[in-house]
This record gives sequence, structure tokens and C-alpha cells, in this order.
Amino acid sequence: MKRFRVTAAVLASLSVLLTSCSEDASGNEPPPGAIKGDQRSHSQGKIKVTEVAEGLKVGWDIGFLPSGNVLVPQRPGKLSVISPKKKGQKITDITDPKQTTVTDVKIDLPKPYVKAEGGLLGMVLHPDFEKSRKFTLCQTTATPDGKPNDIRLITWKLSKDEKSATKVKDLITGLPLGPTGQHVGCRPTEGPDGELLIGTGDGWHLNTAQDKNNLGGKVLRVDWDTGKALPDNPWVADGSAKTEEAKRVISYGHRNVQGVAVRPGTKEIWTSEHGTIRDDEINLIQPGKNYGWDPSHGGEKTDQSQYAKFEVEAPMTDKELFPDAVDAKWATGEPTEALCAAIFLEGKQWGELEGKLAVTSLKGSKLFLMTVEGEGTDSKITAVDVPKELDWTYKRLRAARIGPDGALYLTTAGGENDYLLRVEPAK
Ligand SMILES: [Ca+2]
Repeated sequence: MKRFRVTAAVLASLSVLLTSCSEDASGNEPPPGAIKGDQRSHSQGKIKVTEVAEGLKVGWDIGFLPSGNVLVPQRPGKLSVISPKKKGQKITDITDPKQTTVTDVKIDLPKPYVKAEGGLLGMVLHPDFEKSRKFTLCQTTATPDGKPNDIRLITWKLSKDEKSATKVKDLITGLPLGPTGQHVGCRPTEGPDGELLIGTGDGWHLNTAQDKNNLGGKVLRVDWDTGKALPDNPWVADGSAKTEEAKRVISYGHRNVQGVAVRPGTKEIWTSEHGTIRDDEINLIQPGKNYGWDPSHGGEKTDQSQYAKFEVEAPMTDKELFPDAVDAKWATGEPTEALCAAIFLEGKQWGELEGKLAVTSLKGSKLFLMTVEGEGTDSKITAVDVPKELDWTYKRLRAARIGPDGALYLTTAGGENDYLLRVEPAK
């Protein structure tokens, strides 16, 4: 293995030297079914974009409240409610950001570790929110002296007047967080069986993604109230899980899961994941499977301080180390786009866009609309469109959730005066 590794590294260097015009100088082939960047289409006039709110700072997720208002965690450490100024209106009625106000919710958050990607992250309202008022918010935490502590999911209860939130419990703690504040995930969402799914990042640690007993670089599947594993999780069902962590895991070998989407009418779970300098991935999650990320190269590289160097050499799906690793359904190749949230467009009102997988991107500052054909493991992404209305027209695009009106809502993540946007099919 070691000898082959050296050979592969030499070949990769040679390919950089000899084929400077190559699209992928690393020598890594894009996964089967990948569509190269130059094959993307660029539609115009299919969608309409409306600014709904402004003045945010990196809105990380979107929760639609029964009142018609919207709950948004802002990464630097604020949880906010966006509401129409005019009484009786709902967010779904808004046609101009001047019609809304952003109000901070009083909440006693643990001190977040705000660095790079760190801070307040993904959030999900519990399926019984109307009754329980419960939501779960993911965040980085810091030690009292400001060092990175962990990433955790905390369940809160929002007051009836939406002005404050009180802590219910730490739902899951101990997700890995490194000093750089990178690869933090963290996307909670409702799964196809009504469970809680969470996509996580490897926390910038060499060994977490392949360690089944570590919550980083995984897709987790848990109970909403206890944060514990469900009995039909793969390594609970087969009895192989030895720890509470391993019991919660349904897939591993991920680098930094940013989006988790359930395909309507199916039980399919799709994820979006940040690549290194190559290959942001779209994956279809198969319970119990390895998705092939291992910056430690099978434990061969163990110097954590060299993470950045080692990871660039690692393929996003290392078939050499893990022949059974699941190939991505689509990958960006080079350059990456920093794919973020993912969600399927649902409902007849979308017309020809119904069923597309909508994926935001940070670095690429665009929205992807992907055509998914076939079902289950046979499914393929057969086309990728970037509507011109959301191609560098705003800064980075982060959150994506479907509103009660069936429209797609997005947040921008430039860091200053960020927006909540509504995307609808053009009439
Ligand atoms: Ca992979």
C-alpha cells in the first residue's frame, strides 16, 4: 500500500508538471455520472427572486413559525425573528425587505466559538413545534478562556410571543471542533421517517471521519427528544455498535456535510458536502456505508498539525483505501463551489422545476438546480442548471428551506447586510 501511495503521489506530481492544461491536475477522475462544470446549463427567466429581509449577518438556517414569522440563527451568535411590519401579514406575503423587521430573541446561549465557519449553525423546528414550541440549534462552543470546546445540538423552547427561548436540554454534545473552526457541519433536518437527521463535519481532525465512535464526518439519525440512536440504525440493528456515538451513525467517511435533503415521495436522503480543492459532493446516503473521506490516509499520516497538507492529497472518495466506499452522485471537480444547503423543490406549482434538487453554494455564490432521474441507488443526476438570476447576483448563498407557501427560501452569507430571499417559479 505504502509503495503504491508513493507511486501515486509521484504520478500526481508528474501530471501537474506535464499536463498543466488538464482539468483535474490531481489525476483523480470525477466520480461516475459527474458532469463537468462546462456542461452546466445557464437558464434565464425560469425563476423569480424576491428580497424578503435584509440586515442579517450570515443567516445559517430558516425555520417557519406558525405565526407566519421566520426564525433565523445568525452565525456570529444571534437568534432572530423576522416579521412583517404590517399586522396580519406573513413572511410569505412580503415583496420588499423594507416591509420586515429583524428582532433578536433573548436566549442564554453557551458562548459560541466564532471563528471561520464556527458560531451558530443549522437549526430545525421539531415536527410538533406548534404544540411543544421546541427547536434544536447547532452551535460551536468555547471554553471559558475562549478555546474551542465542542459542537453541540441544544433543544430550546420558543416563548409564545417569540421574544425569548429557554433551554430544554443538550440534545447531543461532543461533536469535534478544532482550533481553526473549520469543517463544523452542521445541518439538522427532519428525516423520511419523521426522525432527526444531522449532517456533521470532521472538525478539522485527521481521524474522525473514519472513526465510527466519533460524531464528526457523519450523518446521524436520532430521536428528537432523547438525542439517542433509533433501533433500526444500521449498527444498532446488527449489534455491532459498542458506543452511543456509533449507534447514532448511519453513514461515515464524510468531510463536511452542509446539506441534508429528503427526496419527496421516497425515503432517499441526499447530502451536499464540501470538497477540498476538488470535488464538492452530492451523495445519496445508504445506511451503514462509508463515503470514503480519510485525510489520515488509512492512519499513515498522523501529524494533526499537517491536516491542511494531508487533506489536499486525499480524494473525497478514496476507492484505493476503501474499495466499497460509495461514489458521489455528482461532484464539482475543480474548482469547487463550496456547496451548502440542499433541498428538493416540491409541488406542482414548480412546473418543469418540480423535483429538482436545489443546492446553494458559498464560494460559487450560485444556486444549482439538479435533475435527479431514477430511484434509489440507480438514481442519477442527469443535468445541472445554474439560473442566471442567482449566479453571483448575491454574495454567498447558504440556507435553503421550503416555506409553507411551497416557495424556496434562501439566505445570503456575505457577512454584512445579508438577505433572506424567496425563490418562486417565474409566471
Ligand atoms: Ca465521498
